Amino acid sequence: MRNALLVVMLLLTVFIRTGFAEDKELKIFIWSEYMDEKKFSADFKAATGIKVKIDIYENNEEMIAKLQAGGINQYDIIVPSDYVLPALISQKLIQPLDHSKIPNLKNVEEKFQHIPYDPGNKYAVPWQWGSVGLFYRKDKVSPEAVKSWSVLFDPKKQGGSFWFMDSVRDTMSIALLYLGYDANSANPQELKKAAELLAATKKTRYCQGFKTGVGGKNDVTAGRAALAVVYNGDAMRDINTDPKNLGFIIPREGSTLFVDLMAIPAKAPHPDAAHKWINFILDPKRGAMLSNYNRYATPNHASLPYIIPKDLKNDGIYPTPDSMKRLHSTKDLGKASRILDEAWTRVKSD
Ligand code: N2P
Repeated sequence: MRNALLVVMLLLTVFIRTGFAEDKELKIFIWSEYMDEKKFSADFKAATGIKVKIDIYENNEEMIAKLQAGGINQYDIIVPSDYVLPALISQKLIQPLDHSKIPNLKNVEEKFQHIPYDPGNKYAVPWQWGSVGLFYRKDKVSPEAVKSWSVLFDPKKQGGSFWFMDSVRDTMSIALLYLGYDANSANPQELKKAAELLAATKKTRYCQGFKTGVGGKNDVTAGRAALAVVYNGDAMRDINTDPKNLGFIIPREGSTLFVDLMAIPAKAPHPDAAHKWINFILDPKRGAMLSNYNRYATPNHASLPYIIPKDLKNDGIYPTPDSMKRLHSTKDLGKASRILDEAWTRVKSD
């Protein structure tokens, strides 16, 4: 009799834990303008009963700083770029994923299952991939001028007001490439030269300074700036609304390529809901809905048949092998990133 009572109590405890204590909320920390927030929240709620809350950031550094300042136990999902994974893992800011809760992981394209800093998707699952380029107004700058980053860096070739992107690695890479160096250079002399170039350019007539990718994009679309360095998908969305006046190009010296990922902070309050979200996004049709909205490229192989065919042929979204040659994945620079951060701080405060 006593044993039977114990068993009942034990079962009750298990039930309370798994049955009643299910996650009812999911807090996502993500880049601005990266999904149809209203629709995706409503659809996820309808599918799981879980309410979605969203906070936004504009670059990786801002996101990491917030995690370090307590966000680690506030957010359930973050969307970091590939190159910051080593820092997130070594600082124990994210947790390993439970693959048994992500059956749709099989939909991820083979090459994105083996990304450099996380082979086997132990900590992160790809969200979208894309590039950085030049968004410009065809009514203000010539198609010839935008073929080189000199339209920003060379005062003699500048032809309209512009914004650099407020993202240390993306902007430093562009300056390094323009100078003929490796986009991932850790050479102090080269980094110094790139920083000097940016600081000098900042003082030229047409340079407005550094702005978030989305902020610069909005200024070009509204005609407040002639050019801005932006992320490709953001540009593509606005080009669709005004193809006559807006254009996007990867200048010939090249630029950066990124894979953004979904990861779960180490002390996420709702890890179960987070796994459900990752699996939800990896559904073939959901993945296509995501990319057809944000105009970034999908890493989900099973989504490809549902992607807008015109987008699949758009070199600005799915670059041809030739364009790919000009795009460089950002690498984790380890200790050398300190030199780079210092150089960047000087550029910004100069
Ligand atoms: C979307 C931002 C794209 C993120 N607005 C680039 N890593």
